[in-house]
Amino acid sequence: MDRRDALRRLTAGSVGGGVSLFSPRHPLATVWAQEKPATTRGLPPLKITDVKTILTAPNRIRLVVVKVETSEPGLYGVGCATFTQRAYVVQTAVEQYLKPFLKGRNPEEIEDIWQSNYMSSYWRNGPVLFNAMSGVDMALWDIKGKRAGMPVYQLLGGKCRFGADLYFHASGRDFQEVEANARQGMERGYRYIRVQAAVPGLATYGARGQAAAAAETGEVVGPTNPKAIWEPGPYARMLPKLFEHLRTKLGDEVEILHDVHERVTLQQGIQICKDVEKFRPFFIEDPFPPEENDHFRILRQQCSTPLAMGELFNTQHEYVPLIANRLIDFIRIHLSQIGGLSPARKVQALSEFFGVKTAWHGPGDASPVAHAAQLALELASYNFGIHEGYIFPPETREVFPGCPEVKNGYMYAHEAPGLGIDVDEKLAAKFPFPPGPPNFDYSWGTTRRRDGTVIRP
Ligand code: GCO
Ligand code: MG
Repeated sequence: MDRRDALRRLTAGSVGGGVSLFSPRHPLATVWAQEKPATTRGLPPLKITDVKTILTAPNRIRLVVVKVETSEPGLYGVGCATFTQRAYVVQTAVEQYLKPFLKGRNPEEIEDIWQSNYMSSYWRNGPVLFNAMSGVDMALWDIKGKRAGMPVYQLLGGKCRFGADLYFHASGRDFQEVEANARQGMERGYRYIRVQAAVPGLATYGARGQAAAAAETGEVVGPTNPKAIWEPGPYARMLPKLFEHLRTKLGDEVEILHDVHERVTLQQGIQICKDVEKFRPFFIEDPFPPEENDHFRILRQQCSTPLAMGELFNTQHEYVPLIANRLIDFIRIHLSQIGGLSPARKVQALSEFFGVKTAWHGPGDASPVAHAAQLALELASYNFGIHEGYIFPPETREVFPGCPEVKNGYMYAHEAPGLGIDVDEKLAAKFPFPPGPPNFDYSWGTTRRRDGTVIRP
C-alpha cells in the first residue's frame, strides 16, 4: 500500500460510524476547524511583536511597567507588573520568560494567553511570575480597548457609577496630627479616611524604621541587635483611643478605616475589632497575616466590625475560601500581584454573590496604570466598595499621561479607548531606580519585638 493509497483509504474509511476522518463532522475534525486565524470583524490580524519592561521611580518608588507592542503601527498596551521589593526579578520574568512565549501570538486572545502563561513555567502561582503576568494581562486589555475604540470599563459591562469613591490617608505622630490630616482630606472632599497613628517609642507600620538608618551605615541588624522595635500591647491599647478621639472630633458622617498590617495574634485581633466596633469603622484591614486565614472564621463570630483582607494574597487558594464562606467584607487583593485584570474580574463577580465588596489594594507601589485598570473594573462592578486613594505627585503624573483624575474624593476615568493611560518612556528614563544595592527598601523583615523576635511583616 503506497502513501496515496493509504490516504485514500483513510479518507474514505469508516472511522466513527461512516464519517471520514477528514470530514468536518468527525469528532477529531475540530483540530482542522480553524482554517484561517480568527480576526476581529473588519480588522486585520494582529500579532505581538515585542514585550518590554519599563523601570521607573518618579516618586522614588520602584515601578515596573510592561509594554506589549503589536504588528499594527502605534498599537500597544501598558500594564503594571510592580513588585517594588523585587523589581529586577520581575523584569527578568517578563523579558527572559514571557516575551519569547508571547511573540507572534494574537494579543486578542487574552484569556488563553493568561491560561497558557500560567502553565508556561509548570510551577506556578506566587509573586514575580504573577506580577509579570499581571503586566502582560493589563496591557492586553488596553490593546483590546484601543482596538475596539472603547474604554476598558465598557468592555467589562459599562458604568454602574460615575466615579470611584476614594479613601484618603491620614497619619500622624499623635492623635491631634492624625485629626488635622484627616480634616485636610475632608476639606478636599474625601468621605473616607484611613487613619494610622504612631505608638510613641515604637516602630509603627507606616513610619520608616531605625533599621533602615542602621543599615545605611553598614550596621547589621538582627535578633541580637534589633533596631526597629514594635510591641502589640501598646498598639492595641492605643487604637480604640484613636477611634474614640476621631469620632468625637470629626463627627459621625466621615467613614474611618484602619490597617492593622498583620502583626497581632488571634486574641489581639479579636480584641482590637471588638474595641473599635462601637466607633463604626468602615473597615479594619489585615488583622492577621495571610498565613492565618483560618483566624477569620473565629473573629467573624465575635463582632460586626467590617473586615478587609488580601493585599498579600497570590492565588485562588488564599482568597476563594474567605469569600465563599463570607468571612470578610472587602476583598483587597492587588491587581498587579494576582495576575491582572482577568483574574480580578472573576474575583469581583464571585464576590458579588457572597456579599463581599471590592477594595483593591492601591498604594503608591501600584503604578498609575494599575489604578487605571482597577478603576475600569470598579466603574463596571455592582459590588464596588472603595478605592485606595494615592495622591500621585506631579513627576508621576508626567511620566504617566492620562493618570486618573481625582475630584471631590472621586476618581474619574479618562474616556480614552483602552485603559486611558500611557507611559512616557523618555521621561520614565529620567527617574531611574534609586541606586542600589540594596535594590529594595529596608522596611520589611527588620521590625522586631523587644526581645529581638522578627514580626510579620
Ligand atoms: C496598604 C498597604 C501598603 C503596603 C505596601 C507594601 O494598605 O496600602 O498595606 O502600604 O504596606 O504596599 O509595599
Ligand atoms: Mg494594607
